[in-house]
Amino acid sequence: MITVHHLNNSRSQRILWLLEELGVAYEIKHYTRDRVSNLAPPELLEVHPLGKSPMIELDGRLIVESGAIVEAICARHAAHMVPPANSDAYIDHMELMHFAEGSAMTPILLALYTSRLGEAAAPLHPRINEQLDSHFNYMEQQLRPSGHYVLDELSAVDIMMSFPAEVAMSQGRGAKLPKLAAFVDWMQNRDAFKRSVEKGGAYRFA
Ligand SMILES: N[C@@H](CCC(=O)N[C@@H](CS)C(=O)NCC(=O)O)C(=O)O
Repeated sequence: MITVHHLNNSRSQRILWLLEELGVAYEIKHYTRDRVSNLAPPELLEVHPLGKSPMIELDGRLIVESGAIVEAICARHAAHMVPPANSDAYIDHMELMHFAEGSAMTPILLALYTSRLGEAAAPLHPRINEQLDSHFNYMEQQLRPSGHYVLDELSAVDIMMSFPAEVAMSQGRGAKLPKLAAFVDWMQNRDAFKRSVEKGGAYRFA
């Protein structure tokens, strides 16, 4: 049995989506963001010192970091969602799995935090906006003609890219990123994704 520690409006939505796609049994422990600060509640700190979501328990082992969680679930239940080790596609897989959290989220979070500083952050905005454009454009370019990343069917990287792709759409970038817009549209219309939102609770990016 898998337990997902799920924070509303967060990256853990993509873990619920993955589990729904695979039809794997799981339960959800729900956590709600603070209404003022938007931060996770202290209960998540009782699970792990970072207090972030997603986290899962897989056969009694706690796993943190979405990338590690997606890899662990695919290794157990969906080997076909990761290219064979030593293949060229596996290098693409590793690059984009790390890009989704390690690179794409950096300008997204800088934009979020500096938006709270008002005019004081104005000198930073040109560089942050240029980096947002660059990372979202790269996500657009990396989509294959099939509409997927790395493989021509749903893969682990599609799951990881779904969150920064949804952020791009929430910033109104769909017209300039048509392939990314189609990817998000395809995902959000999947029955599995809809079930993940029903079970996870209201999701501001869908
Ligand atoms: N790199 C981590 C990031 C986890 C993370 O920062 N999650 C956010 C939600 S999207 C969170 O828990 N934020 C609540 C807080 O920082 O209080 C991952 O991919 O799992």
